[in-house]
Formats: sequence, structure tokens, C-alpha cells
Amino acid sequence: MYAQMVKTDADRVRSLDEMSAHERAFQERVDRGEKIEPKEWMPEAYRKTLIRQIGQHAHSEIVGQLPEGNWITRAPTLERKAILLAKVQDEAGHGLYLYCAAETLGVSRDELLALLHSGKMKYSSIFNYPTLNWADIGAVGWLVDGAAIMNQVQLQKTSYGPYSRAMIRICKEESFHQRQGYDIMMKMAAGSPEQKRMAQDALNRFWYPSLMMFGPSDADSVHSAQSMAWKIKINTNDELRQKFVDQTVPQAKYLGLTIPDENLKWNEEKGGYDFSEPDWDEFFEVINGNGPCNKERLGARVKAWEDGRWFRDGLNAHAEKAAARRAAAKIAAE
Ligand code: FAQ
Repeated sequence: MYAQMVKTDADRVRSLDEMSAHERAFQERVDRGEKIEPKEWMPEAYRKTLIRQIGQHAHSEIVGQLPEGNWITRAPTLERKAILLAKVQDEAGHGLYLYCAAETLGVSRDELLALLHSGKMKYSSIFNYPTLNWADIGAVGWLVDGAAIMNQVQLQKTSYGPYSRAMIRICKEESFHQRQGYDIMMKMAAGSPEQKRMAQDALNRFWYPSLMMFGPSDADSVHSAQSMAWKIKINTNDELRQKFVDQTVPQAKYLGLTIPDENLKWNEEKGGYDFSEPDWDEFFEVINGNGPCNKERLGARVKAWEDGRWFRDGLNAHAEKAAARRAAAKIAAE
């Protein structure tokens, strides 16, 4: 089984009649579009589903720094370096907002990180692919941030207040990230034939992994039905994937690049493009830990955690001493 951790109570979404009085009142609040706040009653499975999704989202932001961070020292100009540095720093900030949102559900950041480091919790499949050259940094900004925003815009309306508010802020920053990636692609696609070839090669390698970011097809998505009933998710995986393709194809045309899909075709009837599905076997391999960079990414995170232990210990010792000094001063003043 490729999904883990949270089993919702039922194998299908229950009707209002089948719910307890508490659950029904909760569902009616969600249906009215009210936000659920941390201290309010919520079904245990709702809480666990949020911890799973927000935690994985936070991990994605943190692990997602690695493929781009790799290029900070090799950015082609000082301006590009400064922009990339700021972007990677933003991703760290996004991770922190999201860990804070998860903490309001009664799980600590240390617990979430332990689950990531032991491989029990996932992070986005996309970050298990390598960034081989500078064009890949353009493709990550354009496609990966583009896909991330497509997913996150709807999450601004998610039913859990702290997650929704974190998303509003994150989306503002992500849209700059997407534009800086597109700007790199514009420069490269309009550059020398070799630069244009690199841009096309980056698009070829990142296209299908970007489509996978939206998750398995709706038929295979185990959590969607319940998550949508609780308005944790607002759109299905396939709906968002379709929107992403429809938005991105004209952008590729403007760049003079070709989407690597022979079946890509405008479908007048549905008002969107028909396109090839990603290789789902590859997707399941990647999310089960067997992608090109899984071991390297997780290894880097575990090492960073171990290397930072002395610093965390120092901060905690300082906080304890400061608290003891404050307490002693209070007693002396009484
Ligand atoms: N990768 O039933 P569903 C970013 C798992 S942020 C890995 O459809 P659900 C910013 C899923 O967890 C990118 N695992 O699940 C940035 C579940 O396994 P579980 C991250 C995946 O939750 C840019 C199982 O498959 N964004 O990139 C993936 O209803 C550039 C069943 O799937 C978010 O996390 C995947 N792609 O829908 C940073 C957004 N897809 O947990 C740096 C919030 C599915 O039972 C640089 N998350 N799985 O073990 C979501 O919207 C949802 O969780 C989905 C999946 C849509 C990702």
C-alpha cells in the first residue's frame, strides 16, 4: 500500500444521518464555509488528516530547498544568486509557517521531523529528481512552483483556519518564485542555440514529474473523497493537474519550447488540453523511496538535524538558565 499513517474511520464518506451529533454539527459548520480553529472540537480523523497533509507540505518546503540550494554558489550572475538565495530562504520560511500550523493540532515539530527522518512521512515526489544545470533552476521555478501555486491557491480556502492563513501568505511569495523561474527560462530560450537546447532539455525532464506533484489520478487517490467532504482539499488531483496543463501550454509556446507530449491537443468540447498521463509506476516508486535522489535528500536532512544538535542544545540550555534567573529575581524582589 503506498498510502500510510492516517486511516479515516470509514472506507467511504458517511452521510449526515450516519454521524454522531458532534460530527454532524462539525460537518454542518464545514458545509457553511466556517473555518475550524485549533481549540475547537474536531473529529480525530480530521485532525490526523490535517497533521498528515500539513506535515508533508512542511517537509516538502524544507526538502525542496535542497535541489535549488545546490545552485546558489553556481548562479551565473550576482543578481541571479541574490534572487535564488532569497527564494530558497522563503521556502524555509514556508516550512516554518506550516510546522507552526501543524503544532496547533497537538503535534510537535520534533515529532514531525522524526517521522520524516525515519521515512514514515512523505514529502513531495518532485524533490527526488536532480537539478543538473542552470536551466533546471528555471524549470523548477516555472513548473514546480507553478504546480505548487496551482495547488496552494485553492488551499487558501481550506477549512482549517491556521492552514488557510499560512497559505494566503505562502501564495503571495510563491507567485514571485514562479516568475523568477519563468524569467530564467525566457533568457535561456531566447539565448544561444545551446542555451535554448538546455531549456528544452530541462522542460523535457521536469514536465512529467511536475504533473505527478498533484498526486495520483482521482481513481487512485485514497484520501480525496473524505478530504474534500471536510473541505481540507477543495479540488481533486485531476482537476488541478488539468488546470496546470491548460495554464502552462501557452507559456511554453511563448518560450518557443515544446511540451514533451505527442498526445497534447486542445479539446474544444472540454475547453482544455488532452494530455498524456505521467508514468504512475515511476510515481509510486518515487514516493516509496526509490526515486533518483531519495536517499541523498533524506540523508542531507538527517545530517543537518544531527549537525545542528549542539546548537539546539545550547539554545535550550540558555533558555533554561534565563528562566531560572528570572524566577530567582522575582523571588528576591518579593
Ligand atoms: N509526492 O490520496 P492522495 C512546493 C501521497 S510544495 C509524494 O491523493 P492527498 C513548494 C499522499 O501523501 C509541494 N506523495 O493524497 C516548493 C498519500 O500518502 P500518505 C507540496 C504524494 O493527501 C516549490 C498518497 O500518496 N505541496 O513544492 C504525492 O489527498 C519549489 C495518496 O494520495 C503540498 O504538499 C506527491 N506528489 O493528496 C518548495 C500541498 N501525491 O500520506 C521548494 C498540500 C500524493 O497516505 C521549491 N498537499 N502523495 O502516506 C496536498 O494538496 C495533497 O496532500 C496532495 C495529495 C495533492 C499532494
